[in-house]
Amino acid sequence: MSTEAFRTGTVAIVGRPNVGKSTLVNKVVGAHVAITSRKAQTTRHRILGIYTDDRAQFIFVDTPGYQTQHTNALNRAMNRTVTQALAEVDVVVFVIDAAGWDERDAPLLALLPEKTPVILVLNKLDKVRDRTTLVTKLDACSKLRRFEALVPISATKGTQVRALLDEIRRQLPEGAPIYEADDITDRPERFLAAELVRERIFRLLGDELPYATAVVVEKFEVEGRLRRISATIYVDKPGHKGIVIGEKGATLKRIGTEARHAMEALFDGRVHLELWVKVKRGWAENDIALRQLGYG
Ligand SMILES: Nc1nc2c(ncn2[C@@H]2O[C@H](COP(=O)(O)OP(=O)(O)OP(=O)(O)O)[C@@H](O)[C@H]2O)c(=O)[nH]1
Ligand SMILES: [Mg+2]
Repeated sequence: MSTEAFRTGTVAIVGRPNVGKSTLVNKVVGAHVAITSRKAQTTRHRILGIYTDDRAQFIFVDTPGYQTQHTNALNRAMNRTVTQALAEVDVVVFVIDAAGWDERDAPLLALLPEKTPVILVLNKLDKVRDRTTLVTKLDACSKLRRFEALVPISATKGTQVRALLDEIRRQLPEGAPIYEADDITDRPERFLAAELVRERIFRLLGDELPYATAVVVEKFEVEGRLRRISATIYVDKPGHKGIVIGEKGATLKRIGTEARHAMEALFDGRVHLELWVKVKRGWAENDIALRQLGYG
């Protein structure tokens, strides 16, 4: 038994799109609570990933990738989510790519709060061929501002994730746990179901379409271990509808089958899933539509 006091705190995971923030949260939590894809800007909401061990409760706040290039109303709402998270947490984990500091990381660096401890993570270490270059990269980063620690990791492989948790724990305030020891997220299954459908769209469909798509769960009924879920995929243009449905409905069927498997794994029970596709023009630029779809 450790004589050290128990620690509990919130940890914002921030960084530009696609650096692996959600992958890191899932790795720590040990479940697929945050959706991930090769495409930038996969995450749209603030999602908690909770991990408790015998010494601490880590409440991770996964955030959308911070970006300044595309600015529609949805992007602005996503960036607001990041600045709000930065203002209210005990620790910040700033994730960059292990390839090294990039100018695209700079806008976020400027937003990091003065008084909150910040840990710099260099993720995707597995992609770095020559690790001797890391020393120079870490050294360059350490000059950017004060970091409590600089930790190279691989979120997919789990390399150094323990070491990162140790560094984070040191920065957490003492306190009793807020969530149950086996809680892994604050989001209800209904939200997670919509996200898993959106993940399939990000992974299966083109370069443009995922950004013009939103998913809303209309029905979520639990009968013993069976969940009956019905969801609508909103697209921006009539032409998009045909793409999501695919020839003879093949694409929609694949989205449904894969999303259902992911839900069954996460919820540990059978899922009956029904999907619909509807057009809602200009939703990503329309504040009322955004709110109806659960953003902002
Ligand atoms: N090789 C490698 N790939 C990784 C690692 N971590 C994440 N990835 C990949 O990087 C891509 C982006 O991962 P995400 O976790 O979705 O990134 P994110 O930072 O949450 O992205 P946004 O939500 O869009 O801001 C996915 O294809 C991941 O599989 C890693 O440690 N090594
Ligand atoms: Mg993400």
